[in-house]
This record gives sequence, C-alpha cells and structure tokens, in this order.
Amino acid sequence: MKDKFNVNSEVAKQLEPRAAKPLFDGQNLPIATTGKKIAVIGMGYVGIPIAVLLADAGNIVTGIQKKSENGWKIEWLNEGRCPIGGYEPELPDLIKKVVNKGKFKVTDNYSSIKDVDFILIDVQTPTDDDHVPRYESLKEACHELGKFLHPGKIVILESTVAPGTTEYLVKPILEEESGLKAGLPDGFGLCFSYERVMVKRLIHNIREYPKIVGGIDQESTRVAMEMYHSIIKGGIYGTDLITAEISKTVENAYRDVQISFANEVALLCESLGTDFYDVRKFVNGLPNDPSSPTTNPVRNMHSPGAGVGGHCLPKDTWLLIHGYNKYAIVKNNYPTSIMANARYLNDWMPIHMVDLLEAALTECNKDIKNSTIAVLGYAFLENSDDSRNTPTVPFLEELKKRGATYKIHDPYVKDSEIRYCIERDLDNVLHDSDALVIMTKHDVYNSITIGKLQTLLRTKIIIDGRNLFDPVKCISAGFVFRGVGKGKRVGTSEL
Ligand code: SAJ
Repeated sequence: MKDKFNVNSEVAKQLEPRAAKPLFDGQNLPIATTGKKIAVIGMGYVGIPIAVLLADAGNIVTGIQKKSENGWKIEWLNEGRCPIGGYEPELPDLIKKVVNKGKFKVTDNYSSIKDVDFILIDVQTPTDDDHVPRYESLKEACHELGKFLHPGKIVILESTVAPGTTEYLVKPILEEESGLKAGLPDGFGLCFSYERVMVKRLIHNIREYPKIVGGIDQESTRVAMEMYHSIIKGGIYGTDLITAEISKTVENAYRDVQISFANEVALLCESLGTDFYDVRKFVNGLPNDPSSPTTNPVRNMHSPGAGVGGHCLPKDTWLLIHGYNKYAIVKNNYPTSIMANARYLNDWMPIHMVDLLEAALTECNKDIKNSTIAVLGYAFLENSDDSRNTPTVPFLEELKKRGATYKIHDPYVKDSEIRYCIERDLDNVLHDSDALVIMTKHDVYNSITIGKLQTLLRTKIIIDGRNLFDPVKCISAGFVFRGVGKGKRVGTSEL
C-alpha cells in the first residue's frame, strides 16, 4: 500500500491540520460591518467593481494600480470615468458616484496600506505556454503590501491561483516582509475568496452570487465574511484556504470538461453521419425521477464549437493541476487526467476547423494553398469585444501554415490591441473569398443570407463552427457545407 502513494513529505510536514469546518452555512450570516478602510490592489475586471461596491456600502476604499507608461487608468478612475469597455450595467455610474463622494480614489503608492483594515489582491495570474502559472504580479503585490502590514490587518487574495498558493507562496512573502506571523489576533489575517465576475455582468455577479471565504484561521474567515456581507446578497460561506482555492479552479475545469465532452460527441456525430444537435436534444430530454432527482440527474450536454477561449477556462484547469503537482500531500498514480485531456481536445478544435475547410476545398478541387478565406469572428465570445485566448488565433496560424490567406471580420474587436487586421465591412471580407468560416456567433451574422453568399463568395463553401447555418438550406443552394457536429449525411437526401 505504501508504495502506491509518494507522500510529499516536504509539504506534509508544514501542514498542521486546519479547521476546515464551514463557519457559516450562508444562512446565519455574521453581522455586516462597514466604515472600514479597504485597499484593493489591481484595478481590472474584478478590482474595480468590488472596490466601488465596497465604497458605495460606506467603506473608504483606495485602489492601488501599477502606473503604466501614461498612467491613464489611474487618471480616468480619479476623474470618475470607467476604463472598462463594453456594456457593464451600473458600473460607470457607481464609479462617478463614489469618486464624487470622496469614498474611492486610486494611487500607485502602496504606503496608503498602513492606514487600512483590509487589503484585497485582484491582480492577474495567467499561465504560460507550458501551463505554468506566472505569479510575477502577485509576488510584487505581496512584497510591496507586506511592508505595511500590522497586527490585525486582513489580507484577502481574490485572484484565481493554483490550490496551495495562498499557504505556500503568499503567506511566506507576507511574513518575511512584515516580520509578523499569519493568524489573528497577534499577526495578520489571511484569506482566499474567489471572484465569479463575468463580462457584461460584473456588478451583478459580485452582488448576487454566493461568496466563498477560505481563511487561514476561523477569526480571519469570520472578519472577512462580515466585511463582504455589506455588499453581497447571494449568501456567504466560510471554509479553509485549500477548499476555497480548489473550488474556484474546479468551477471552471468542470465547465471545460463539459464543453470538451460535447466536442468529442460532435466529432463522433460527424464521423458517424448525424447531427450533434439531434443527439443532444434526445439526451438532454431525459427527465429526472421527480421522486428522487439526485439519483437520476438530468443530462446537460453543452455546445461543441470552434474552440474554447477567454481568461478563465483555458487557464484554470492548468492552475488546478499545477497545485496538485506542486503541493499534493499524497499522490495517486491514476492513469490519465480527464481535465488535461479535455484541455487538449478543446485546444485542438480550431485545427479541426482547418481540417473541415481543407476537406471542403478538396471537394471543390481547390487547394488550400493560396486560397483566400473569410474568417468571421475574432472575439472569444459572441457579442463581446473580448479576445483573450481566442480560438481564432490558432485557427489563423494553422491557415498560414497550410499556405492560405485570410480576411478577418469582427463587429467589436479593436485591432489596435492585437497583431491581426480586423475589418468591419462584412461584404468586403466575403467578396471573392473561397470559403466562409464562422468562428464566433455574433448576432450580426444571423442576417447573412444564402443569396448574399452566392453573390459575394468566389467558391461556395461554408464552414460552420458555431451552428449558425441550416445545412439543408446551404447544400440545396449548391454550397459545400461542413460544420462542427454536422455529419456528412446531414442536409442530404441520404437522411
Ligand atoms: N463555449 C463552448 N461551448 C459551450 C460554452 C462555451 O464552446 O457550451 C466556449 C465559448 O465559445 C468561449 C469559451 O467556451 O470561447 C468560454 O465561454 P464561457 O461562456 O465559459 O465564458 P467565460 O470564459 O467568460 O466564463 C466565465 C466563467 N466565470 C468565471 O470564471 C467567474 C465561467 O465559470 C462561467 O460559467 C461563464 O463565465 C458564464 O457562464 O458566463
């Protein structure tokens, strides 16, 4: 039995058992405290909305933001202007309100931390091409804020990290810089409490979604929950550090695996000659047993597609696996990781799109080399200008590798921030192209008619990565059609 596990003795030694019992079950909440002084480090998608909500609830909040070359973000925020683009309900008005009331200001100077009660860390924690987390911003924030820690202050890490990071990376830096020990009341409080923000509903999610607070000790957890209770209506749950860190990364790893399951079923449907969406309709239609729903849960197959992008799903699985590899106390020698394989399959889908395209061009006796492709959608998500980790990039790189040229259309993404040229004129992108490829399902593409495509495209090929078109209509209008999840027989009389 012993040799089945290789105990990570290094870590096991340090890890005294922590009280992991939930403090509050989201019902008997602690009292809400306000009138606190709070610093929020990192003025981004998470830091800005949480800072203004806390300021609006009666706290005095200082945003700390690294000064970029022209420091525009600090200036904008101190003028009461919102630096986040796109439609974000309530956010611009809230920023203006709390700045005008003197409840919120932003600086690049960490010394303001010496007067605050709470310090929230909301800096970026990306992973690199080898799926290893890049903690430069996090380490810098910890080294800087650690200098101003005094007994009784509470540090709360909100950025998504590999499980074990708060205990084994953040805590040692804070203790070294402050000369204090983590833990109340003699030292500083330390918590991990993850964010669940989503573009277009930043304020809503912070206010309405349940908040999980993991503390290094029960007092840290309790005090942090009381502070959050002034803004969060969706229930607050206390636990320990590692449980909170694992919960956050699992939340997104779970979704990534669900999407990859849909992608694999879609590939099977393509190969076996049927329509994924017919299969999903039947599978998801399984009713659960109303007398005991949990024993027979409904199915909830997700949508297959041209790939998985964004700032969450592509990295959170790797953070979870990194935490296991680095901090696991006991390892299980299981044969393979479903989550890692799900990531590889989702990352392969843009390549599959090029395979579908090449097959269609061959059917039209065209070589992909020197073909011109109309690529619709650069953003990673429909009706958004967010292009972080977009699947369209690996798709374009593979096109280039196979000798094709392309024109890219996207209604929202600004090409000043990326290394590709984005066109806004759809007809111009379609004109004289050898295929139309749907990478992102922006609503504006719903108005594309078969007639327009017949007029503009040089070769009548449609490659549908997001279930936008009806294959029957395309094929009967003389197009060669391929789609993710659309088997060869779909749309022909062979059905
Ligand atoms: N995607 C699919 N099939 C699906 C769903 C999504 O291929 O069925 C693709 C999308 O096209 C996109 C990528 O996955 O490229 C990510 O889409 P997403 O809807 O997960 O959007 P995100 O990346 O903004 O995910 C965030 C996450 N929220 C947080 O981390 C706080 C995620 O946990 C939420 O479930 C998601 O928002 C949401 O539901 O909006």
